[in-house]
Amino acid sequence: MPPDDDRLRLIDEIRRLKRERDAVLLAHYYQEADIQDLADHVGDSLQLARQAAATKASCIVFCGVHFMAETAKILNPDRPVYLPDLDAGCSLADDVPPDAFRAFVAAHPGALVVTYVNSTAAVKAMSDVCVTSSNAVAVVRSLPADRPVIFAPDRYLGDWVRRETGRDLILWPGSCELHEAFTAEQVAALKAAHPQAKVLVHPECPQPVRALADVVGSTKRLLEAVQAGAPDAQWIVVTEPGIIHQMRRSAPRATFIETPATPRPDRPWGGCVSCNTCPHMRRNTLAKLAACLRNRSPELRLDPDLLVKARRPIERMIAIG
Ligand code: CIZ
Repeated sequence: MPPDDDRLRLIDEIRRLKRERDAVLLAHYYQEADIQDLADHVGDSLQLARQAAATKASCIVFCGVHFMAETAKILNPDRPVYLPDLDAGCSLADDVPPDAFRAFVAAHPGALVVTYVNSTAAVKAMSDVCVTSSNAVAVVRSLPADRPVIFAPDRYLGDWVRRETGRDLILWPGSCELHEAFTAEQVAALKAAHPQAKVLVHPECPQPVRALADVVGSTKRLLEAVQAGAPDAQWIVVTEPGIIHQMRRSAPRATFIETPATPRPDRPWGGCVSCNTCPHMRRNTLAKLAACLRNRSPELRLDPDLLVKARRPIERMIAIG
């Protein structure tokens, strides 16, 4: 966080440049609080994709990760889309090399391909429909019962969808390095320390963690649970704590307890603010956002062929759920 004077100067500059550039600023729930407060729309990837599809602004500045900005670009091929740090990636998207995925799909002839939106445009282009954690269950329920279904790349989300829908999904073995790092032991210890608290868990977490939840769902769903809860409720939050900013705004008297995460030894992440923040999402900062608006850079560019091929599964995703 920059010192206070710098922070206020950056906030003023971002507000001014946003107007001058006629930019719409889209921010994911996992961004730092100042960026969420500056955004025109804050949401999960489905809500932000819908905003990107509807915008009339001259350009889009996306404070999220690369695959989300790609989705915005696919929906707006003629509009510049900027991402303050082009290296803001995603371990899930990295877990699906397109060539390996092509071979996997070919090995399951006749299967419908359902891809979590946390994937590259190349993988989306091989898919029948994209989903987010908000609508994955609804999308899978809508598929013909007589077709096998591949679900990629998150095996934990896939396992949750399988349990919710009763569909036998063919899972790609990917995972989110952050959500996989929450453990049942950590959550059980927090429950013991805060027996009145309700547990909110993201479906990208492993099943033993989900088994301890009062509510399992996307960030949007978890936020809705807080909005529907008692004003002075206690919540144990088992996802990226950026969402707590919106939870606090909705329920200022409630108590929110963050869950620590334990990175796997083979997947240590560097540069994260703390061990439960997403190191990729948090690459976007106020200083990078101001520079991005000032310089109209970095701009996200995509292969024109991929732009066309990845559009249909994304449009289907937006239409369902
Ligand atoms: O789909 C998203 O936006 C992510 C990454 C999490 C969620 O549940 O909102």
